[in-house]
Amino acid sequence: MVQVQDFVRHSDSSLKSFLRGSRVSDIVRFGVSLPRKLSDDFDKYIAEDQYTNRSEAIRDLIRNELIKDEWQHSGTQIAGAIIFVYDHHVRNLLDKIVTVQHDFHGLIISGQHIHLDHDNCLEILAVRGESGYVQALYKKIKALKGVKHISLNMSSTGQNIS
Ligand code: NI
Repeated sequence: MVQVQDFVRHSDSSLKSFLRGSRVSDIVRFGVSLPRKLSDDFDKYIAEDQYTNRSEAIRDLIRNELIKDEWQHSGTQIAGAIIFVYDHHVRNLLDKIVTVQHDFHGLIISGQHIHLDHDNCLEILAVRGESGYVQALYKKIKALKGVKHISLNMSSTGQNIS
């Protein structure tokens, strides 16, 4: 095991104000114990992802998990992107895609359409709104026959992430 001395250098009151976001300069330090293999694997991951230190890598991992958690709570305001590829020759598909987007027009901030080749189109929709509705929009497009691939990139409005 890799042991690192645990310490938190702030009182409870400053930690509470840090969590409220009122003192953004406050930093909380804490130690983590890891099995040697996990620590070695993490250091490899950090090197491959061009992180300059462990702290920044850990901050990103925590943010990713918090964003995933935001998306699980219906009613939470989130932002993200829906990216999909389809063959525009498939009968009525273009009409259906347009109809779905109009049904969810309040969620779609912007859209980009790229003609990839003779048959295939790529669409990128920037979305913002309640997580449940964004996921419903994603599922509606995913269910359309002729959509070859779709991904939902879960990001955040940024308001709850430091
Ligand atoms: Ni196209």
